[in-house]
Amino acid sequence: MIGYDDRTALVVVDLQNDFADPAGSLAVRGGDEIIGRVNDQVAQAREAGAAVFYSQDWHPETTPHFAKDGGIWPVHCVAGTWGAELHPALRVEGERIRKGIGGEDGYSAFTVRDPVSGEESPTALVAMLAQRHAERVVVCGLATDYCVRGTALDARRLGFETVLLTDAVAAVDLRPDDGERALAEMEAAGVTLG
Ligand code: VGL
Ligand code: ZN
Repeated sequence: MIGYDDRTALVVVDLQNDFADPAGSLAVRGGDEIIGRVNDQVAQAREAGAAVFYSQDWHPETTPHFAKDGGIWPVHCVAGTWGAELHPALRVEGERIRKGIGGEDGYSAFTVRDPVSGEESPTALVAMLAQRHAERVVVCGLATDYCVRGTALDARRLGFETVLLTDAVAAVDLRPDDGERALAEMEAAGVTLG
């Protein structure tokens, strides 16, 4: 049990059709199986007055993030498409943060990176958390080895007490054990595995 309060925010990372639906273009194995546990966390958070935020990978049709344009990923989460929508079974009771809108790269819900200059800039999430005087961030969603990892590491770097819900995440595992390695890296950075 997390013990949510009004200084805690739950961040649900990229629980979108392309990652969470088995028919999605970048389907994460077990991605749809975490939704029930994520919904339980959303319910607990809201009952305790904690804010819930939902990040969405939100790419243009052409971006160096995609393999066809020089990156590594199949086309996924293109703005306005079915694949970019939050999974229909997800309980949505908070604001959405869309990232990558201008073709930026980067995986965290807190920062995006210009693919040419490498320059990083913050998303709206930092200001939203500051406005609520949040001190603690609880992270779940997809995928453990990319956007969940980036989000949890950034939350620590920004000074939040950070908890990662290990039974409400799933990994891409491009290489076997990427998810396990990401968990170890997050823990070493001071993220509490809950
Ligand atoms: C993600 C790969 C590419 C993620 C986003 O949400 O973890 N992974 N884009
Ligand atoms: Zn992406």
